[in-house]
Amino acid sequence: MLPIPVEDGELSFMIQLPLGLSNAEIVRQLVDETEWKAETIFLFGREVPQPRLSAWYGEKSYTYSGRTFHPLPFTPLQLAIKRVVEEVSGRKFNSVLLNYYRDGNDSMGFHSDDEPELGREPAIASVSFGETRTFILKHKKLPRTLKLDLTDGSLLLMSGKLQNCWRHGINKERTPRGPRINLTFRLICG
Ligand SMILES: O=C(O)CCC(=O)C(=O)O
Ligand SMILES: [Mn+2]
Repeated sequence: MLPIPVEDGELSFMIQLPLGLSNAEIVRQLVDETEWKAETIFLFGREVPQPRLSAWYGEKSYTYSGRTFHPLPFTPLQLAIKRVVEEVSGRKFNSVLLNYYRDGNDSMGFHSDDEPELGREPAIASVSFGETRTFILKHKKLPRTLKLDLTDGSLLLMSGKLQNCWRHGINKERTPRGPRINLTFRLICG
């Protein structure tokens, strides 16, 4: 993996994971096989659908916004991707959040993956397939913004203090975009 120099945290990148299938075949399988859900969020006191589809898979339940979720078991394709991600990153994972950005109108608001069950300095492995989208990181205290193009088949590993010191998100795009699927592999402790 190639380290990306960053203050207050660690980032490393691999442009193409060595997987046995083409990226296009993986997108097709993930679109078809995943039990996608349109989760809702509260925005200014109103319940609205999240601007993307998502799904949790893995071995551990997790608590998020005061609710406990029970994931579906890993699929063979997710396990195959996880094995390669673990080999390349040298880290272990037991759950995955999948996000499906159907077009340029789908997005992810700025947040940190800092839930207590991820531990103090979590390693999060983010794998992208399909359309390239810009991953934006904003430092919580310093006037620093970092933009990374997450291309088809790539792996971005976030670790160290990254979740403590930075927020990240994916903005909507004004011009038409094709579908993109992102998998964030996580290690849920306890
Ligand atoms: O789609 C992405 O690249 C970001 C996903 C993300 O931040 C998350 O799942 O927590
Ligand atoms: Mn995140």
